[in-house]
Amino acid sequence: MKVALLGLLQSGKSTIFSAVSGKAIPPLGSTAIEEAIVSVPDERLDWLREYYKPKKTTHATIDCLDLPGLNFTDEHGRAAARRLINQIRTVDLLVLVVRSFEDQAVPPYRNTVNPAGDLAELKTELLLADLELVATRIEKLEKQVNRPTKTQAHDKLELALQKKLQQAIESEKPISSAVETDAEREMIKSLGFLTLKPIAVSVNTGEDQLEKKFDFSSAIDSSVPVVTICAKLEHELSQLDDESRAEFMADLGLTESAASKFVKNCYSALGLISFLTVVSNELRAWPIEQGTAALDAAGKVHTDIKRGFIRAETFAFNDLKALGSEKALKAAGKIRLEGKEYVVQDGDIINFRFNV
Ligand SMILES: Nc1nc2c(ncn2[C@@H]2O[C@H](COP(=O)(O)OP(=O)(O)OP(=O)(O)O)[C@@H](O)[C@H]2O)c(=O)[nH]1
Ligand SMILES: [Mg+2]
Repeated sequence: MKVALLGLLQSGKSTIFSAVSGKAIPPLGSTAIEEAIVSVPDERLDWLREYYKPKKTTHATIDCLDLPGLNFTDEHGRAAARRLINQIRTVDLLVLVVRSFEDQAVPPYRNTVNPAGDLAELKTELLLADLELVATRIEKLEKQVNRPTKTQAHDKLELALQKKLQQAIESEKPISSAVETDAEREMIKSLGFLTLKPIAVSVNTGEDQLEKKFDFSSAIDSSVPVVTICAKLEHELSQLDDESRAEFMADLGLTESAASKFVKNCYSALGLISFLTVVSNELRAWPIEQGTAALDAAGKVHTDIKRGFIRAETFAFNDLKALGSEKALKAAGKIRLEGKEYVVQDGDIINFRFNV
């Protein structure tokens, strides 16, 4: 799973990126896209490691990109921003980072700290980038459809679709409202429209704003998950050893690391949950979409397990934690044999029985 951190100049993207990934902060003014693999924190794995004592514990990971800051205040900035935006058309999730911290030493974008306004500007720019892509595609297809090529019939269909998308955007409707069938969705999938991607928001707050609530209803849908992170503070915490970090966090009243908050927000935006396996001495977390059936979950682990699926021996992490042992679970009838159609739940511990 790939996510891109993007936002306006100096919103704190790189500081969040570093706090979450442990990688050094990219140098100021860097124009390169940085990449890090973030290990997904999971308290359940920590508990299970104590219980099963496996040889190996494998966390899920997120591939995280840190983009240089976007600047739409002049033509040069706009062109650079458009180039950057076009490089993230294959990511699964856009994390929009907006600034709410006040700091004289860091001049704010457009001379004012305005997270809701910044969010609205980012959303508009993503839409404009998509509109440009649609226009380019229409121009190309209009030349192409008159030639008797093998793809002519398909090109005609796509041209009609692109025109429909253009009309939607121009009448301020989302692209998604103009994509009606699976065939249409498939036709434009490889183009990577940004406004069709899920988004999450990270608000970079000041140390004095940890409790602050934000109203983004003017910029985003209420279904978009928002997390507040004090990047500078979190980055400082991430540099400490475990013991001092725990001490400082307790003093500050923080109960969760930035990485954990960030990842939960991404999972929520993507509709992801995790199931867990303990197989051949390896404890592992597997991210899946909410609503995934046991058969498809099995396929994530191995295609053979899906092919030869018999049953999914399943119990809930919370039950194991509450009752203390697998033996107690068995006695309480909490170990279930589920079939292919069973909808896997967050925190299910599954042992797939299969035969190939
Ligand atoms: N006071 C304060 N300063 C911060 C905070 N987060 C970041 N900064 C400062 O703001 C500046 C920009 O931070 P970066 O993390 O580099 O921001 P960025 O969004 O990656 O910047 P660009 O990539 O240049 O757009 C740095 O000087 C940081 O130290 C914060 O939470 N509080
Ligand atoms: Mg940066």
